[in-house]
Amino acid sequence: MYSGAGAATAAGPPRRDFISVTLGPEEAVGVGGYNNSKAWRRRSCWRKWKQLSRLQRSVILFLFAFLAVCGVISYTSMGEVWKGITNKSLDDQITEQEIPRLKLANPAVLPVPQKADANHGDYPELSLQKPPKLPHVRRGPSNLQIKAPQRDTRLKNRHDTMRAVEELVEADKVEKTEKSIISWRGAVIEPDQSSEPPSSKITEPEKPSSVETEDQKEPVPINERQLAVIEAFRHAWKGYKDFAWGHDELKPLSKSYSEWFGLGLTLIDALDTMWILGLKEEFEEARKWVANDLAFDKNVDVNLFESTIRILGGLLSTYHLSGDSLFLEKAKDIGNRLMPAFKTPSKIPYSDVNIGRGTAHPPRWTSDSTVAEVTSIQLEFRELSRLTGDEKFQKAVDDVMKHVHTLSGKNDGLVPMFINTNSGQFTHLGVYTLGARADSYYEYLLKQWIQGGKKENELLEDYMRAIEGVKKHLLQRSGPKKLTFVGELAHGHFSAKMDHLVCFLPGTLALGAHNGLAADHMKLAESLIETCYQMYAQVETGLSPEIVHFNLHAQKGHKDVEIKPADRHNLLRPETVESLFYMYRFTGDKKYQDWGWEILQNFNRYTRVPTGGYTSINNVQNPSNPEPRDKMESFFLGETLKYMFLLFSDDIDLINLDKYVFNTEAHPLPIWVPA
Ligand code: DMJ
Repeated sequence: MYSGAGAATAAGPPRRDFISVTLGPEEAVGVGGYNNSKAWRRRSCWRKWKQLSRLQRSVILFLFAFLAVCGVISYTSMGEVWKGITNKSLDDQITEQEIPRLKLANPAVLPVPQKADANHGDYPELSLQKPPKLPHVRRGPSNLQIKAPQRDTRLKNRHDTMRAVEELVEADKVEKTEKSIISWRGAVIEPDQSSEPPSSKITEPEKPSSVETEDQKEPVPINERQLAVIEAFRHAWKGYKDFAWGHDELKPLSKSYSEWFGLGLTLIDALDTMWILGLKEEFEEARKWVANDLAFDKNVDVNLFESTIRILGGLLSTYHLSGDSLFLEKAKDIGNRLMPAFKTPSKIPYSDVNIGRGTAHPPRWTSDSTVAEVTSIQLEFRELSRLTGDEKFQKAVDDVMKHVHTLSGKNDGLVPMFINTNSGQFTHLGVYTLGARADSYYEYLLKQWIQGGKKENELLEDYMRAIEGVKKHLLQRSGPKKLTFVGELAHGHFSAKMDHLVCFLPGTLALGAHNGLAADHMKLAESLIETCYQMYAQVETGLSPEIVHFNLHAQKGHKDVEIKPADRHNLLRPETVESLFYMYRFTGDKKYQDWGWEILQNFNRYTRVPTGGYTSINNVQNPSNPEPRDKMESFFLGETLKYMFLLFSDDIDLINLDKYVFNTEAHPLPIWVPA
């Protein structure tokens, strides 16, 4: 009696399939003529209905009623399913790139982000809970960070939807930033894409310290004096770029260059200064040179100490500041090439290494090395070990320190200037100075102790003993102004001679005091920095000579500072400015900035070469002719101008001294366990 059939007439337009209830065979579609008028259909149905028995009518009515009830029920639940399907298919079309646009267009009508839902089985907790980690930017205190929704959450209202989209947009932005930009202190560069995986011997490298940087604060605006430093740097850089690009040192008067190692010394020494000063373009140009032109496989003898503090130190600190692995790769390369220096009978390294051939040797005339040189390479090699996971670097330099710690021949902690690479013993005993050949031994005792988290007691012991030795044997006061200075001791005879190099000492003493060492170290630092300033202020050009002799007699009208003809040159050295920086950081006393400002102006007055660059001078006592030497040392950019810039800054986070320790060439390296 009932049959279901789907049919389309041959002649008529195609019709959709449908389900019909056929009540009798004679009226079936296609039998007899085709009369499909509405009136005919209504009349015919009614006649048929009347012909049915009461029971048949009841059954049919019951069936209709039943179907109607089922229809209503299934409509309600299917509506939900359908709604879900519709939303899902819409959402499938939304790409990540479109999210921001959609958000701007009309965030309120965005569908629930079910794409991720579908992929992960649940709501995309990972992407919301853990936005990609930025190297330098924290996204606020943890209590303000994005919280994960409940695992089974479907966003139920508009507010939730909007928030989810905003979070995704934010995460998207963060991810893009991470991929394309590394920013630190205003300088922005593209990260290196070409880093090689570490060699099999090397465990996974430590991250650069910039990655650990805490909440990024608003940068403190640069002041006028800092701008003057930037201008000076640019002027120096112009000379180097125009006449000495890729070479070791600029000769600004002859508009040429000199080579020492042939490794672009000035460029490498200046890298982190450019980063700190925010000189993005200059930095990127120099980076390109490092990437394309810096090669260490050269048949050239380099001085172990100088190449460690300037090249290895410069590359490591630039790696830390920029996060760019290019610099770490180069640091590993030079570090490995310097290692043959330690192959000596005593393990006290030779002074010179041929980095291409892998051979090392002492100077031609002796088998001695300089004490300051073999004990001022530790910060760099220790850091290289930490970064590479290869302990050989640290072991080599730690062995030197341990050995020197046990040596006899010291005088109340003061060390002689030479050490023999065969016997491992001090030589030329009896001469003690804080100047050339011994200076940075003292500096590195303290700084290694700080670098290693203040745990290595032998280093601290040696440092404290040495400062006592300085007080006992080398401190004196001048006659006229009672300036405290550090003289020298030669076979029991005191000499009132003080190298400009000794002016690192007030800064180091202040750093020690800041790290909890004796308070009288700070007092001594204050006295000594005054003396170092007077070494500039009492001279005709306002620039210090290389060496001064202090006047021990209190004659009226006489100066404290006396200068011998052979000592009246100035090499643009950094030590006084370096100490001024520490003193200002730790005391906040503006006089230190003012003193530094005077010095900068005098560098500009007497050493600046109009066509670009600055030059060492031969005579600080002759303002009308300071006798330019035609050489700009790499440390003028690596150290002097960097410390100037930091001195004029009021931002203690611009190389925070509780997080970084400067090597002796002013390259900041991270403190392993920051205070
Ligand atoms: C730099 O190379 C270093 O500061 C080193 O410790 C001493 N000499 C020069 C700067 O004067």
